Amino acid sequence: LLTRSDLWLILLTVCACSRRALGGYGLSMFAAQSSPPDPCYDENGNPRRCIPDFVNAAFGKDVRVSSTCGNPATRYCVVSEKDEERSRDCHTCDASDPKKSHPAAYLTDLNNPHNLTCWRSETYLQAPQNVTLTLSLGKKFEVTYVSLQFCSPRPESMTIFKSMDYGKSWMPFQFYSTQCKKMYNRQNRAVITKQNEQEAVCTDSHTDMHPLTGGLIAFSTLDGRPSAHDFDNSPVLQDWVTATDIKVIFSRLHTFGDENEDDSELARDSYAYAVSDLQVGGRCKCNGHASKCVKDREGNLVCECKHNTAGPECDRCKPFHYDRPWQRATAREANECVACHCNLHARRCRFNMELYKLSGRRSGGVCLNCRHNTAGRHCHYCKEGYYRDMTKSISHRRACKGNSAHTLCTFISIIIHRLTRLKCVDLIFNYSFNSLWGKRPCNYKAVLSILSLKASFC
Ligand SMILES: [Ca+2]
Repeated sequence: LLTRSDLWLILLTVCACSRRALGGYGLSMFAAQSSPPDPCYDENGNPRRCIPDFVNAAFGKDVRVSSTCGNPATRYCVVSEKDEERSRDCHTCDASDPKKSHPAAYLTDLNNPHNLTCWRSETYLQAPQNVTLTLSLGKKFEVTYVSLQFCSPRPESMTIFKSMDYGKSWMPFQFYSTQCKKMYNRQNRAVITKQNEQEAVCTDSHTDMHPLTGGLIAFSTLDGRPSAHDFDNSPVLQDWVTATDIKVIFSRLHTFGDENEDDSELARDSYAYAVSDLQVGGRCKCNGHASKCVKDREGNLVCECKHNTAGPECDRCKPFHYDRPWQRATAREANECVACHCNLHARRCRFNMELYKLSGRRSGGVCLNCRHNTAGRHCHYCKEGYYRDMTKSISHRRACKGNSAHTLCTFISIIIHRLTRLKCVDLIFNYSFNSLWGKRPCNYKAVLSILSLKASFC
């Protein structure tokens, strides 16, 4: 036999099901008609891994450089070779003249191969001849490559560094030198194994003086690293490619082999670094939980987090979604954050690892400050001194009744018992009863309201 609460439950389930069906239908209609589908969810609304577009994160950004020519105006000479004949073509670098200036902004402007714009350092930089380019990406990116296109010959030695903490600390990404051991105390072209995947390597490739202009240095962050093909499951490499800032240090330039024999001013004015384009290829880091990065109210670049995640890199679960630990999304699993199950009686919860393990790694959320007289991990039973109203579902705010209601219930029961004794039981067929004041019509309205009181309190 079905009780009244069973019937209610069936009715509620039917309502919820039909509503969900309608909602689903409405949603897909909307998606088909207007906004493009959210890449973070599939056509059935299930979460899936999503990543921001691949971009040149350096484009249009300011690069801080330690040396730029033209203040005051100076001469610089460009070396060219024809049939083993070396010639020098000299120009003026003048920061105050837009036609003759070579500012740092030229490192990250639009790279037009037909009209190259070059940043130039001062000439004849004294030892250690260090020039530094520092670029802040504004947030964490997963960097695929760092490339530099030169207007001057490529440096004889240089290093690419990265920071993961907005420039507080730096670690090397890659060394380039014709003499790795002497310059950086590193083995030339060391092999990377699974044990040292987060180690910067030194190479003598890309260090040749030729070409005298237009040479490229391109560092691919994952190239030659064994776990690159299994990037999803390699926290080491995920960490390795993460950067908030990039710094390039030019340590030594080529001097055309003429530093000893040709110490003329003409030769000196040829010694400088010049770069037409600095690129940092990669994606805004959102751990698979956002498909784009946007500016927040303070103007900072942040991920537009989905899958119930939060934080600048969607690197944590949003409040009340602590039923399982935060995880990065993989190609197979969205690993979305899941809301705590608190039956609508709590607004806060915390994660408990022990309970999570006990549940077979399914649920670890513990509700905090259960309201409406409920208690328990999921606010799923009535707290002491309260009893469960079985006519209401546990998520109902009046699912648990207090002592005051209990007293009232007892009181109402007594009244009804008295009325029964006074033979005012049958509301329909018996219109009169013997009261203390003699025979009177039964006030069935009063009886009805007492019965409804009983229904709501008992
Ligand atoms: Ca340029």
